[in-house]
Amino acid sequence: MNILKDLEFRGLLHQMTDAEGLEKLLETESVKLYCGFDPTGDSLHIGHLLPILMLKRFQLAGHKPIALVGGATGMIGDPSGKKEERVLNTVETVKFYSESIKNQLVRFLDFDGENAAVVANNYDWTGELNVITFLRDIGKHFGLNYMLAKDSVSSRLENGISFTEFTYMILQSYDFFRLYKDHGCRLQIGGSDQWGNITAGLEFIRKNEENAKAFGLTVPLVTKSDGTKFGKTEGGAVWLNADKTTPYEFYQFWINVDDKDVVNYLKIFTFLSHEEIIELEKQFNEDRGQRSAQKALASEMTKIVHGDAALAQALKITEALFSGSVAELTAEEIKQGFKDVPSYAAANEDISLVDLLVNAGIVTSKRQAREDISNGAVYVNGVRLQDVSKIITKEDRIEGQFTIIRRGKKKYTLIKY
Ligand code: 545
Repeated sequence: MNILKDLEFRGLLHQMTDAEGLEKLLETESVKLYCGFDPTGDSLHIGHLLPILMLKRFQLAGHKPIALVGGATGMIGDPSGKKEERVLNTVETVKFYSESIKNQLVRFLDFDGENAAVVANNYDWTGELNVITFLRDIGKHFGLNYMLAKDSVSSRLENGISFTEFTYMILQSYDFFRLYKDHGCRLQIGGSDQWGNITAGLEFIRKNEENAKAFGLTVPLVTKSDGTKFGKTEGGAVWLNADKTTPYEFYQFWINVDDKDVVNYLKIFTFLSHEEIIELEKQFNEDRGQRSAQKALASEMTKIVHGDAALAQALKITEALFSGSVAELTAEEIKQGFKDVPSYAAANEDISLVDLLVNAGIVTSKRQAREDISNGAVYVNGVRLQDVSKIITKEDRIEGQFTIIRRGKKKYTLIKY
């Protein structure tokens, strides 16, 4: 199927310059396209996922993606969508972030074969630009009125914007021009906040290259039916880096997607076919209680971002926490699954279960502890213990590191040694 038709079905098209021309080009050629990512942090989060997956979608359709790391632009700061001037990061920090962002981006694309992806860094051409060249050869093509009319600038005039951020669009425009000229890149994609920068680049190319034909396309902002911001949880952003958001937490994020949003997310985030999505929607509507659509979404997304092994682990942890049979978990899996559970650092010695419950703050008194134990409300590593004289020893530690105490139906405490 024609890629633009696929994107349209999925609701992934926000704005486009010359849709017809682009459709024709995509049908006749393997097109080079790019999307830029500024190293403003050490990790991407799910707010960046749509454009990354878009690069992948184009690649799967036979086109050639360029993932651009903004080693230069990351030192300046894009004012698009920002209410305030950014604080500049140090050169070392930007370099460090550039490496991390690059390492994350490469996991999503295929770097072999006929339409292999490419990684580029705009520091390679902008780092060496001198100020006279910048002002004479590049800056001359940007009218002040044109720049002032861009949203990213006009929305900041009242609160203030530095010359540094004001010039940002020129750098991004120059990137598009260089990628067009040096690599034959014909299309820039990005989130809807990037429309102004993308069209500025198209203008710049048009003025500098005769008969130039380049295109821009943006993806919509991901919305939530309840009006709150997508991608934020109580714990903050949902990161693509497994050290910051574990695959289990990542899986849980998608499992918890609202019924009203889930089919939309299956369309925009997964690579499932239209038929598969329509079938899933049907099944889901027959019995929403099963959360079959959320399960499919969570599995697909965890697989795309973290791989098959991490998905298997996330499923194992989810199942163990649901059924209570936590003894089968490895220490590594416990770390993931119990990240947000209250924990208690115990001394490296034997202790009675009664004392442990009191010391860890699970109960308020020894009497309460004995009562709970004899009533069968206390589980150690998933096993109900009703012996009030039980001593917790090394034998009760999983891989020597953890004992999992559960009181009642769901209240877990992680004992760490
Ligand atoms: C730089 C040079 C170019 C082309 C693009 C750029 C970057 C662009 C920008 N993009 C955003 C970004 O966020 C930080 C990511 C890493 C922590 O600022 N000027 O770099 C986001 N982008 C992806 C989407 C976006 C955008 O990376 O376009 O809309 C978020 O979904 O905000 O030559």
